[in-house]
This record gives sequence, C-alpha cells and structure tokens, in this order.
Amino acid sequence: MDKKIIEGFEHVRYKRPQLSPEEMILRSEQFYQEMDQRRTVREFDSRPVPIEILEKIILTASTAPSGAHKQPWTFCLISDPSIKKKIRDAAEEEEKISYSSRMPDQWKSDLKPLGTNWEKPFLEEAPYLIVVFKQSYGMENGEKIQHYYVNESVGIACGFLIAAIHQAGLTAVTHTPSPMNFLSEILKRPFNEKPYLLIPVGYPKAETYVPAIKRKSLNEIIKRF
Ligand code: IYR
Repeated sequence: MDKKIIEGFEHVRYKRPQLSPEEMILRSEQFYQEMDQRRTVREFDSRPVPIEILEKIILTASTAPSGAHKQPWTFCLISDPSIKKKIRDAAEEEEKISYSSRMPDQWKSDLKPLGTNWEKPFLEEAPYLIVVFKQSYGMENGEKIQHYYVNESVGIACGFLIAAIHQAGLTAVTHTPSPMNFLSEILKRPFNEKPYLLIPVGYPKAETYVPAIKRKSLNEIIKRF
C-alpha cells in the first residue's frame, strides 16, 4: 500500500534503500571528508557559473525541514551588476561604521586571524549573490499565514544551501552585514520578509588563501551519555 489516509490527510509510503552498516560507515566518512574540505572564501573569480547550478542549489536548500512545513524562506538570486554594486555600496557604508565605532575591540581582535575588514569587493566580484530572507509570517491573497520556528527553519535551509554550494564545486562566504535592512529596500521585499544571510557564490580566485584554522576535535564537541 503506497498511500494511507490518516485523520483525513493523505500520507505516502516512505522508502529508502537499505544499506549495510559497512556501507553506511563508508558513506558517513566520505561525506564528512567532503564537507571538511569546505572553506569560507572571500575572493572570487568573475568566471560565469551556469544558472541551473544556482537553481538546483536553491531547490536543495528548500528541502530543509521547517516548522509545520511552512517553508518560511525566499531566496533572492542576483547576477545584475548594477544591483550587486548597490548592495556593495550599502554594505560597505554600514561595515565602515561597524568596524570604526560599533564593534568592540574584543570583537575586532577575534576577527584579526580571519583578515576581514569593512571592504567587501566580493559583493561585486562573485558571479551570484544569494540573499536569503526569512518570512516572519506568510501572506496569501492578503491574508496573514502563521509561521513557526522561523529562525531555526531558515538556519537549517542555509546549512543545506552552503553544503550544496560546496558539493557542486563552488565556494561562498556567509556574509552578515549589520544592520542589513538595506537589502529589503534594494530588493523591494515585502514587509513580512526580513534579510537573514547574504551569500556570494562563485569559483574561488585562481590563487586564493584562507586562514589556517583548525576545527574542534570530536572529543571537544561531543558529550556521551
Ligand atoms: N559582519 C562583519 C564582521 C564579521 C563578523 C563576524 I562574527 C565574522 O565571522 C566575520 C565578519 C563583516 O562581514 O566583515
């Protein structure tokens, strides 16, 4: 039986191929090794990327679980150079103030090893910008739709998005200009949507360096019970 009615709602049978424990161990190891190669990259090659890849990456993000399956997200995909420039100018204006007066010294010294500053050339250099908006509530035919666990849902979708970008052979930076309401204005988003993350995507520049950071070991992050 592939379908079943439960309390008046149709359910479909869920099936996944059965893997042996050995195969599962191998696959989990391979996926970890692949994801461990992911690095945040802030320097992009301006080589174009086929848009189908970006569309598939966004579809992958949309497979994330969400509160009551409300899918409270909008992904703005930007390739228009004039919009990228507007976003860069507005982001740099905010970041300039942040780095010079809003961020405490501790924060700036914590960022020193990563080599960030107020300048954001990647906002124009990357072939695509994805701006993820969270929908605090939905709007359908002028009616408000309740959304649930919006931050959790959109955060998980962004995780899927970043994993999909890496798996496709591209790189990204999770950029959080602050404040970022300028994104709502430039992209003319409705009132129920708030900017969540700005993610430039592309190929890394031919010769790119990233900070020599280490990830915490399993023993540092796991507590067994
Ligand atoms: N939003 C600023 C500062 C910044 C903050 C953190 I926490 C980072 O991990 C990286 C940067 C910027 O984008 O430069």
